[in-house]
Order: sequence, then C-alpha cells, then structure tokens
Amino acid sequence: MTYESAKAVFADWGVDTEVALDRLATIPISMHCWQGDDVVGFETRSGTSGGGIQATGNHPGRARTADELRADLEFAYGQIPGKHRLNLHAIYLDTDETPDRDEIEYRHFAPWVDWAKDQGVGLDFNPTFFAHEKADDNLTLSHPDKGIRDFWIEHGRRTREIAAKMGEELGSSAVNNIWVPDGYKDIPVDRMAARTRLEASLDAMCDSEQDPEHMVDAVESKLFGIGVEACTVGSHEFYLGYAIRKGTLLCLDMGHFHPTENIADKLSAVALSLDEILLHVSRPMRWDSDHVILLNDDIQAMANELVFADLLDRTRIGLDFFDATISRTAAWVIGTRNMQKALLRSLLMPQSELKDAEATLDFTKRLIFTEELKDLPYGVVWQEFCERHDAPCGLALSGSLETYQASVSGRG
Ligand code: RNT
Ligand code: ZN
Repeated sequence: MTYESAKAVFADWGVDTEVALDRLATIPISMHCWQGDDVVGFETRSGTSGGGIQATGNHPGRARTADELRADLEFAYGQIPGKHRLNLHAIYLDTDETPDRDEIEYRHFAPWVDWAKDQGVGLDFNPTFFAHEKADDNLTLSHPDKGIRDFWIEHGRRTREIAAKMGEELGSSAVNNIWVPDGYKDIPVDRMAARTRLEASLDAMCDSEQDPEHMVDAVESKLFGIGVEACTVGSHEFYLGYAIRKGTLLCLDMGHFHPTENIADKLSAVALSLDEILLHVSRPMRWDSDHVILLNDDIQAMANELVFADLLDRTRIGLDFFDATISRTAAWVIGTRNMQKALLRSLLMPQSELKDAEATLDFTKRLIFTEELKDLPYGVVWQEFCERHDAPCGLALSGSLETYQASVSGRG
C-alpha cells in the first residue's frame, strides 16, 4: 500500500495523516544513556552497582568510555526519526579527574554539552544516589546519619547546578530527576522519621532557585526494590504530595507500581494537580525488570492518554529500560521507535468521534471504533515518517542494526 492510499483510508475516518506526522515530529523522546553500558558509568573511584537496579546479560559491545557511548548514541539517533534528547546520569562524567559525588562540577560534563550542541540534542540529568559506598545501606537522603545525608544533599545540589548550566548552554530546559533507593528490607518501626528526613533533605538539596528555562526538578517514586521489599521511603504518596506542594515534576515510572495498576490511568488524575509530568516509559515483567518497551497495550494506553487528554505539552517523555542480553544500540532504537509508533497511532485516531460516543454513552460505538481502528494501515504512515526523516525501516533497519553491532562486538 502506498502512503497516498493509506492517507485516503485515514481521511475516510476524518483523520489527516499530515497533521499527525507534523505533530509527531515535534515530540522529543529523552533517551537514557544507561542502556548503552548497563548503568555502569565512567567513575573511576567507586562504582559498585546497587540500589536494587540490575542490568542482566553480557552481550558484547558494552560502551566502556564516553567516546564509545557517544558513537553508539550517534548511530542510534540516526536510526530514529526526528530530533531527540539524551538523559545523562551523574556517574557519566567525562574527565580525567576523579571527583567524588559531592565534588562534581559542570566542567566534568562539558564534553557532553559540546557534543549535544553538535548533534542538536537536548540534555536531561540525574543525580546518582546508588552505586556508591555511602549508599550501601540503601539509605541516602533519608539516612539517620547527618554526615551521609549531607554528602548526598551536596551531590544533589551540584547536579541541579550542572543541569541548569546544561539547559542554559543548550537553550532547552533540562529535567533533573531525583530517584533515591532509600528503603528497608524488613518492616520498619519509624517510617515517619525516615520520611521526615527525606523531605528535609530534598528541601535542602533544592533550596537554590533555578530558572525553569534552564532546569526543572522531578521526583520519582517506587513501590519496592530488591533489598527494600518492606518499605520505600520515597513512595508514590510521598512524592505526589511533595511534587504538588513544591511545584516539581512528578516522574511516573511504569515499573514502579503494582503490576495490576494501570499507569496510563494515573496521568489525567495527577495532571489536575501538577503543571508537568515526567515519564519513565519501561516494561516491568513480574517486577521492575526494565525490559525494552514493546509496541504493546500498555505503551499504547500511555500514548492514548497523552494525546487524548492533551498532555503532550505538559509531559516530558523519558525512557528507562536496560537489557544487556541483546545489542544495546538495537535496544535503544527499538524502544524509542516503539514509543514514537504508539504516539503516531494515537495521533491517527478519530478523537472527537470517540469522545462523542463516550459523552453520549454510546459505548457500543466506542467499542466498534476502537476495535476497527486496530486494522488501519499505521505501518504505512510510520514508514512515510521514517522516509521523511531519513531513518530506515523493516529489513533495512535490521541490516543496519546488525552491521553496527558487528562493528562494536570486539570491545573487551
Ligand atoms: C530505578 C529508577 C531510576 C533508574 C535510573 C537509572 O528504579 O527507575 O529511574 O532506573 O535512574
Ligand atoms: Zn525510572
């Protein structure tokens, strides 16, 4: 089927494919650097993994240096239509110096900014509250020891300043997303004390005013993690309240809720109380396993909510998965393209007819429409999008991913 005939099919449903393609081109996806190297980072002084997050697998080709990671990213962006962003963690510094977490400065990340300028990608940032000896107890900002809390507060403060400078340099505001692993393996007796300490530490860490044109803060909750099964200090209720009171973004990670909870359903609910939302689009399998996202019902439901509830301009879409059993560059490309494909499908739906059916309680028509819509030729429109943005599709994509993987598989 040609694009022109697909366009006519959608026109019959009252949908203009050109409008959808133009809109899709304006939606950046923030690709997470950590899929490229299994969340290891480039610190030389510490670097034990931890915090209950785990990349499994030993597929050849892991990026070992910032240069290798940038080369992999350049390749990946070339396979993804449109202009996107890079989400860096603070352990991805690029310097010969060996600053501890409470000593990092903008200059340690400046090569990333030069590269981002060159590539035309925006940057987002994250303090790293794990993989460090001072996080070995799975307690950081809520640690009972003030010295440990202060160490992490200083780390967080510095990341906000670095993120602001990145945003200023690139002319595009960076999200600085705060996720801490803090929690207890077994049942605590004083949750209130831990949560009070976390709140005070967050306040101290975020006490300097930053221009939202340069950086914004986000907070990310979690239901539980490996090693912190009984209680997570930064739970959903904790951060929802915090974000509303302090005006930060709320980060919703799809792997951080009970598996039967519908994350898409939460968007419109929290959007009534928040200005902006950050997403960590992920695929939990039985737990927060961070599998590469598929074009499945969960992702489609998220995309539908973003489009139908008109939340695209208030939501920053970030990805959070890491699979080390497959080509890491392929993982980035497949996952990012799946997010875009889901958005495209949502943009190609006859929104007003569907909403009218619901508003008039015509649930039969709503069901007929949603099911018949599944047969429309979305793939042809997607292919057109890829062609217009010089990105390969189908077998050409497969060949390109395989060739690149072969070129990096000799890395030690
Ligand atoms: C962990 C959180 C967090 C991390 C990244 C590396 O459970 O999802 O977002 O995955 O910061
Ligand atoms: Zn996350």
